[in-house]
This record gives sequence, C-alpha cells and structure tokens, in this order.
Amino acid sequence: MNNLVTISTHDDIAVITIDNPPVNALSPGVPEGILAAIDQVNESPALRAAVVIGAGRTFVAGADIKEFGKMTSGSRSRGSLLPLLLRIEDSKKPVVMAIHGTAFGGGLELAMAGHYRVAAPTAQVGQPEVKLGIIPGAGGTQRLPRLVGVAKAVEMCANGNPISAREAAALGLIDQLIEGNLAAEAVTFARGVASQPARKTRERTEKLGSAAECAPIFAAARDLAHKKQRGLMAPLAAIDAVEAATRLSFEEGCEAEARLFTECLFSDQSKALIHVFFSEREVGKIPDIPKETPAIPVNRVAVVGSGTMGGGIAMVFANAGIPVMLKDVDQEALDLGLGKIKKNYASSVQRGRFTQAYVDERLQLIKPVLSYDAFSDVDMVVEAVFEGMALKKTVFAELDRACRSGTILATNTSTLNIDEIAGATSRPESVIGTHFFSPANVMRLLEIVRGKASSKAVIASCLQLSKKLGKIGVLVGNCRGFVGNRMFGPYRREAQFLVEEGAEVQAVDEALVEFGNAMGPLATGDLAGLDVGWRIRKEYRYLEKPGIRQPIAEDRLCELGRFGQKTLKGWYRYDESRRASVDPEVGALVRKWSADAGIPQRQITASEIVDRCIYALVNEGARILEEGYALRAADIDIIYLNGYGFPPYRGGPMWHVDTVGLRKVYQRICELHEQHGELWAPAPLLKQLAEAGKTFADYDKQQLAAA
Ligand code: T1G
Repeated sequence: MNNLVTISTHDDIAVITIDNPPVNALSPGVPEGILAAIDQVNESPALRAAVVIGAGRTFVAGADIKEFGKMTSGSRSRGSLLPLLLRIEDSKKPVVMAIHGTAFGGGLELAMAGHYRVAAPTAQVGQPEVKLGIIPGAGGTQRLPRLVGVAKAVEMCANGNPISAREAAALGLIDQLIEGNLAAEAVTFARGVASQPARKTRERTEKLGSAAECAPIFAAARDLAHKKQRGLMAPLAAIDAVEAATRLSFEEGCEAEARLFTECLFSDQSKALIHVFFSEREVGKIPDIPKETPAIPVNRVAVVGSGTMGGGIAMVFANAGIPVMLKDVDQEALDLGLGKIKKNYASSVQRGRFTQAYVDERLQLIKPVLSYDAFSDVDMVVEAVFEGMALKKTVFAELDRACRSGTILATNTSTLNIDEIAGATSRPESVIGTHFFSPANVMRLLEIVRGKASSKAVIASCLQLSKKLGKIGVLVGNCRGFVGNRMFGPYRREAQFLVEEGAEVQAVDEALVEFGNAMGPLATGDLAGLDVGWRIRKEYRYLEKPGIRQPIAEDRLCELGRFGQKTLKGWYRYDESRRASVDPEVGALVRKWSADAGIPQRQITASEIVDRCIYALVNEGARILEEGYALRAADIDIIYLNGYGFPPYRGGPMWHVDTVGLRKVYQRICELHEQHGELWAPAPLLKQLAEAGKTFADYDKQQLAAA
C-alpha cells in the first residue's frame, strides 16, 4: 500500500480508498497502490469481496494529464494501467466500484474493469479524452460498448460528453444507484454479491451486435464528427477504435485502440488541446490576487440597457438563478427588450435546450424597472447602454448616487476607457469592465477589464462570478479594445487589405474557415454589424497616424448603408433567414475603390491570406503581452477560443505560432514588414523570443516564475 491508496476492512469486505487530491487522478503510485490492494484481497482468506472508492469530492477523474507531456513514443506508462485492469477483472473475488462525483476517462475504464458499479445519483461518468485530442487508452473503447451497446459507446467516446449516473443505470453501466451513504451501502452491495461468480466485462459480448447492424451506426457517427467536430482527428480515431471492438477479439481490439491512442497522443492537436485544458484553469489565477481574497457575494443584480447585449446579460444571470432587474429609459424600450428575451427563450424551448417550466422560472427572475431608485440594494450592476462615453458617464453618475457602498459597478463596454468611466463616480475602486460577447447568453468568454483603481475584492468577485455564470473569466488590462478586440483590429484590417489588393471576398473567408475558424473575418463583420466598427473608427479618426495605410472598403460599404446581416447587405447579400450569398456588386465596388486609391491588383494565395490575418493578430498579441495588458499568452489563447471562434485543436493563436515555430513566424513578419511597411513592424517581444529560440509558452513560464 502507499499513502495514495489505502485499504480498510469491514468484516469480510475490503474497502480500497484512492486518495490523490484534487481529483484522484491515476498519477504514478495510484495504479500500483490499487494493484497491491487487489492482490492483498485475493490473498486474504477472510476477505470475500472489495469495494473501490475515491476519497474527497470524486471517484477517479482519469489518467494524470500532467504525465502526458513526459511520455515519449517509447514509454507509454499507460502500460501500467491495462495490466492493472485485467488483474482487477481476473480477481477471484468480486470488485465493486463505488462512484461519486466523476468517473472520467481512465476512471471510467477502471470502473468498467470492476465486476459491479454502484453510484450516487449525482455522479457523472464519461470518456472525455477526445476533448484532449486523444481517445480512451486503457480499454475504454472495448469495454464500454460491451456494457452500454455500440451506438451509445460510439457517441460517448466520439463527443466526450459525460452522462448522468441515472442514464448510466438505465443503460446497465451502473448496477445500482445509492441515495444514502455510498461507502456503507457499497459494502452491503458487495456482501450481497460476494458469493456470486464475478462476471468479466471483456467477456460480455451480447451488446456488440453484428457488423451489418453496426455499419450504419459508424457511418452516421463519422458524418456527425465531420460536421460537428470539423478538423479534429480524435473523434474519428475513437469511432475506429469502437468499431474494432465489434470486429476483433478483446485483446486485438485493445491493440488497435493502443495504436490509435498513441497516434493521437503525439499529435499537435492533442498537445494544443491539453494546453487549452490547463490554460482554462490557469486564467483564474492572478499573481497579485491570492485565492483567499474575500469575494463580494453577488445575489441580486441589475442591468442597465435592455438592448441585444443588456437582454442577453440579464438572461445569463437569470440562467444562473440570480434575480436581475432590467432597466431602460422608457416602457417602450423595456417592452422591446423583454420581447427579445422571451423570443430567445422560446427558440431555446423549440430546440429542446430548455423546458417551458425552466423558462417560466427564469423569466420570473427578470424584473423590468424604469428607475434607478430600485438599485439601492443590489450587489452588482452591469451597464450595457449604447457605446458612447458621454452616456456611460451619465449612467455611472446615476449609479454612484443610487447604489449602496460596496456594490460592484460594471460596464459592458467593448472599447471605452474604464478609468474614464470610473472617473464619473466617487468610488472608482468599485468600477470594473465585464465585457460579454454577443450573444451574451451563448458565448462563454467574459473579458474582465481591470481599471487603475479596481479593487482586488471586486476583481476576485468577478472571476468567481464568471464560473457561476458558466463563463470563462479572463482578466485583461484597460487598453483600447482590451485584448480580444484590439487583436481583432489588425486581423480584420488585413482581411480588408487583401480584398482591396485583389482577393475575392469569399476567398478570404474560405481560407480562414479552412484554417479552422468558425467563420471568416468578413462574414464575422457582417454578423456583428459593420456600422459598429465604422462608428468607432469615426470617433477615433483623430488617432490615425498620417501616412499609415487604412482600409477603405468597409467604410465605403457603410456609407452605402451596407451594414451586414442587419441590412441584408454587407460584404455578402443575405436572404430573410440570414443565409449569405456572394454579391458580385461588392467585388465591382471594391475594384473601383482600389483603382481610385491606386492599389495595384494581384493574384493572392490562401496561404498569404492566412499568414497575414493570423500573424497580424499574433503580432498585436505580443505587443499586448509586453505592455502588460494580458498576464499570459495562454490567456490570449483562451480569449480567442471562447470569444472569436479560433479552432481549439490549434490551441489558440499564441500556441499556434509556437507550434509553427516563432523563428519562422518572425521571418515571415519581417518579410511582410518589408512589403507592407510600418503596420507590420515586428513586436519587440516576438523578435526577442524568436531570436532566443524561445516560445510564448516559455514566456508564460518565465512570467510565472517571476511572479
Ligand atoms: N489529471 C491531472 N490534473 C487534473 C486532472 C487530470 N485528469 N483533472 C483535473 N486536474 C486538475 C486541474 O488541472 C486543477 O488543477 C484541479 O485538478 C481541479 O480541476 C487512460 C488517457 C474532474 C470535472 O479529461 O474534467 O484518462 O488548477 O479546476 O471544475 O484512457 O477537472 O487546481 O492546479 O477542473 O471541479 C481524462 C479532466 C484524462 C477529466 C473537475 N479525464 N478533468 O472539475 O475542477 S485522459 C479528463 C475534468 C485519460 C485514459 C485517458 C475536471 C473535473 P489546479 P478543475 P472542477
């Protein structure tokens, strides 16, 4: 035994407890400890059966992901898991797996090697490996179809989503749900089966079906993977592995699984997705704000402005069960805003995402108000009015008057200066930016913008609150456009330049979609509304440096009233259901504007399009890092994955260029600097890292060490 795995006896039943906080991962020492315990049970005449259970908040959440980085194609420490599972399965005495919290990945594989599984009804089980760019590697793709059938197994292994213990019980994966004391009742269950022969999962083939029965299942699963998980290799590998279970013996199936597992594990996609896994957990850690910083409880909220963003933000709070007051200037505006909220919820019910009962409850939590006087007792206010500094200052002066001290005063501005807005109050320490992304009730990203005076308690509260709201909160500095939009500027600038230099509108978008982005830069502009950027550019025209080339096409489109989807015309033409089609008129217009501006036309390749758009984004990201407006390159990656549809299997823009090689990227940027001038001046940090043969990941480690 070791201190990670202990054994206790309850008369004739042994209880093997795994205790490796925080999630009982199968770190080195854990599989060995379990093995020793199982052997001890089998060697002890007094013991008739064993229960395996996790200490703390969960069963086993899988293999230790931190160990993956240490693996080489030769050393597959995973090896230690498979023999263990076979030994458990071959145990002469029944082994009962008692599950609470999560049994994920290697944790579910461990559970399926047991002869029986009991679980708390709140438990969840799943094979989430594809979310890390790998597949189950310890027999999961072979044992799961034997227990839940082929269709369910291929679904669980290909999409990686967990199922509830109740659903697992209905499928026969869980033998009994335990409402009471899990450990005690698991011992009783074990005593009840101790004299029965232990059934081995690997020998259960009745649910595997015939090749003919399974063929349509796999065909449909592959179709779905191509549609829903575009560009990802692991889901297809998972389908291949489950298919192997229906065609080969258990042992041969495990070998097929092992080959596919290894291919995935050493792929760039898996490295990128594992980076995403840890980065999503790192973004919440702020060097100068300790975890223990007391947070302000947020139980009553108000939102000012019931437009598209305000309405979506009110839904976010209501969906989290937090009562929210929604204020607007007059009844008409409020009715319009509430109408949109009800319409959104109705379409969620139609799509089966929510039940009507759930929606009715949510709507109960949203209270329309016309006066600030109702704000005297709220814990937080989120202002989401029209993007104009004067109006925002008026609103914050009102909030300063109406709200009690200690109320968090947040603004949803996407570009304006937080300190200037805070200056309209007597309590700048309570002011912070909470930049939601449209549609606010759908997008996971929340940029939390730190003002000069924002207090640590206010920042800590917003970071904690973001989890409660189902968002990923990323702390950023207060520069123009913060992090996401500031980087998006150069990305979309290059997209426009490329069209002005001769590229077709759809060619630019197709190149970035082929790269993996959910949508191209020009179509994204049409979705968000080209007039939004146009208004901001007009407001900041005075900041443009003389002699520096500015895009012309989008401003000209706006002057013609082509604002995008909202006017059914932008870069593309749209029908009533917002389906886009290429508009030859735009091509002709741009050719003329370019000719008038003397911009030479030329053939442009897809790789140039991707280089210019992605490297412009990253170059600006490097500036943001060196100026200190983002804590880590990994934070930038999380912002782009959750707010801008960047492909997860590339790990985010900063990780992507690390994978390409910073020296190569730097050389390409120097070329573009040669060709296109000052706009492409390489960021000093990027130059420094490239010349030192370092990466942005190295930069993050260095920053962490220095913190
Ligand atoms: N390995 C190592 N560390 C892990 C871990 C794991 N499997 N799971 C979580 N952590 C760390 C995490 O980084 C964080 O650290 C802390 O635990 C709390 O996590 C052989 C090959 C279980 C649902 O994919 O989904 O098995 O930031 O903040 O929100 O076939 O963690 O505090 O330093 O996420 O309560 C498959 C991954 C592995 C599950 C809990 N398993 N984990 O969520 O806490 S591959 C997974 C989760 C595998 C086999 C294959 C979640 C959770 P820190 P947390 P949480």
